[in-house]
Amino acid sequence: MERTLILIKPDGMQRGISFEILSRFERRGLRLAGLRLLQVSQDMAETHYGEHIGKPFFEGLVSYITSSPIIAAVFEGTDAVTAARTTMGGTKPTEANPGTIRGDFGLEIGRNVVHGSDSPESAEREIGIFFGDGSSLYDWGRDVDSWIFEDE
Ligand code: IDP
Ligand code: MG
Repeated sequence: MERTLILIKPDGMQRGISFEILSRFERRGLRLAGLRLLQVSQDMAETHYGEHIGKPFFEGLVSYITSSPIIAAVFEGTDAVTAARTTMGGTKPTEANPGTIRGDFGLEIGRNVVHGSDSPESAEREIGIFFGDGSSLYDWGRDVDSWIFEDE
């Protein structure tokens, strides 16, 4: 089952909408495989956002993501990466579709409340950053899975 990394960014935490956001992924049918509350260190932030090193917004992005505790979650399911990205909406909240998380809760690109991996390869890398050896991730089934996953 494909997995993806979701982060509730500091603005989502500060605004008290963290579980409202998580519940959207859960309601979509994605299954929670891991969950942590943590403060992102400078090193973790630079590793996680490594692809953006050198861009003009990089320093602001690192100070944003390290500015308060965040929630890191792993969700799994059919095409979990794409499912989560469509539930999140586009990077720029004013251009994100209404009904998506960013389209409903955000206005500015530097305050877009949620992160989701952009490919299965990124997901594997990012899950490693936030969940290490994976010993706190759970492989489990739900009684309802056969009503969400056709082949379960
Ligand atoms: P994504 O989060 O939708 O995958 P990326 O392009 O990977 O978008 O950018 C990572 C994060 O960096 C964005 O979610 C946003 O918080 C921040 N970011 C991207 N572009 C800008 C920008 O032009 N100004 C400020 N922040 C930006
Ligand atoms: Mg990205």
